[in-house]
Amino acid sequence: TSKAKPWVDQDLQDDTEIPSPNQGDEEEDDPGSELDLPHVPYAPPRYAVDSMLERSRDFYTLLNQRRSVRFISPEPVPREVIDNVIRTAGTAPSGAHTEPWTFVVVSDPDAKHAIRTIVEEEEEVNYRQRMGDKWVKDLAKIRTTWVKEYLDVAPYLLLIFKQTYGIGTGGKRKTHYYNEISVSISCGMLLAALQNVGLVTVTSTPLNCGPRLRVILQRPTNEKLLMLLPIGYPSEDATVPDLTRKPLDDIMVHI
Ligand code: IYR
Repeated sequence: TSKAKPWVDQDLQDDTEIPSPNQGDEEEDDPGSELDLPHVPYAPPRYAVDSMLERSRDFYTLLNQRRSVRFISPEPVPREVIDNVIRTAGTAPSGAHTEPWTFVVVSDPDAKHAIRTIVEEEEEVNYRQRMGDKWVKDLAKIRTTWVKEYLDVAPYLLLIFKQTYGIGTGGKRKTHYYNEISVSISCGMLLAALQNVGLVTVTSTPLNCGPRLRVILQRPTNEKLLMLLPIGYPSEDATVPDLTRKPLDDIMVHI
């Protein structure tokens, strides 16, 4: 229940199975039209060992510099960069290749402000009531509050929805297997793609804001908000908590 796990957004708890109001049990799954999809040869680049070592170090060094940043500059970001970052996220693997994601890019100032109003309204209730004292205390070191200036300031807000099911040919419902983890993987790849171009974000999961945000963004009911990412350059006076990461020995077991 939501009492036991207040951090699980109620709107996200329903996953692949949503009963249809009209057709109910009688509804059939769309088998898809790719029964005889050909399989083709695949040969990705292969690197010499030296080159692998260097590339693995370089990629780690780059991603190890990623931080969640809550102070974002209003400086414009080229739209094509955002497009490419989302293309990258769209390369993620997904259950039965259903690609169960929708990336909503918001740059319109009025739309950003409407989002901010909803998020701050709900987050104030979260911090004051829903989260409880222990959770709020555990977050003290991060210094977050329900005031989210970055929602007005960031040049782009990216709202990532998981499609709990798809609509196949003839309006038949298509099962989106593992849709939540599929979209979560794509979010991870998106974070790496942002880091690769020197942009910052914070992985916010606005608790209980999903339905209202979905409505103002005019997304259909099969889509559930998974993540809200403000995207931009860090502001000049941006700060982050002085956190460290667990060393390899604490996160890896080699058998
Ligand atoms: N969603 C709230 C609270 C919050 C929760 C966790 I767990 C964090 O790591 C950070 C914040 C907010 O965005 O302020």
